[in-house]
Amino acid sequence: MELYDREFGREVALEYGVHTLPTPVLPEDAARAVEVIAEHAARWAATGKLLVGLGGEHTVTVGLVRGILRAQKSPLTLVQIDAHADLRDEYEGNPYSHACTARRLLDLPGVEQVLLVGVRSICPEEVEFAARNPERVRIWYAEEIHGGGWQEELAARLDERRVYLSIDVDGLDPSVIPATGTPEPDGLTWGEALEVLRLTARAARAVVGMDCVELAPVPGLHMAEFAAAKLLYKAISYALIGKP
Ligand SMILES: [Mn+2]
Repeated sequence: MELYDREFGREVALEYGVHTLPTPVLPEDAARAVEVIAEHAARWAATGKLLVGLGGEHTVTVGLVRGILRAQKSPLTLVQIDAHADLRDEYEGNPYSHACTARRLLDLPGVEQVLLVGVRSICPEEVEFAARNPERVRIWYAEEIHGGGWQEELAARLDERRVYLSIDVDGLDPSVIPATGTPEPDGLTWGEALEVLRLTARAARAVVGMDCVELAPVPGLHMAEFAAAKLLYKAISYALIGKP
């Protein structure tokens, strides 16, 4: 992948450096696995570096955010790009399912709000939960993003807040990233996704962590891996130098 970013005219990775950490060995039990991720995340978040996680299962986000909150002790607002609301309290008996990520994040006392962008698959329980918690949950459905006019409210909700960004690759249209476990039609375009990332970095006080999850590579089809890598590189660049 080309390191030179035309939008900035800079090679961001070479200027800031990227350090790849070893993958933690996770226990079978999901609740314990989340805690192991949180312990690792807390250790690295204490350095003040921008922490970036990769999945796999979207539940890794819960451990990453828990760890950052433990190390930095300041509230966080979540921006989550996703085709799904992930607001179920449990799914098939599992509270740590990828269908429950946003709900588990809202369990964390330091999470002020979860802002979901690009949703187009949701169940009645999730619609009701979001309606009952308008201060802490805002959903922008994909058609609202396509229609425009969403930027002002997103910026207002992010105003001078510390932000954690979670990118579920199924938030993008399958024509951009087809390799994911639960693809949904009519997702964000490449340009819309970049606009969300750019605006988030500009409106927030700081983006302190991020992840890119739910990539499920299809052998022989490597466009999804390239798109995910480039998307994350853009998100990192905006977070580090995105304020003009
Ligand atoms: Mn999803």
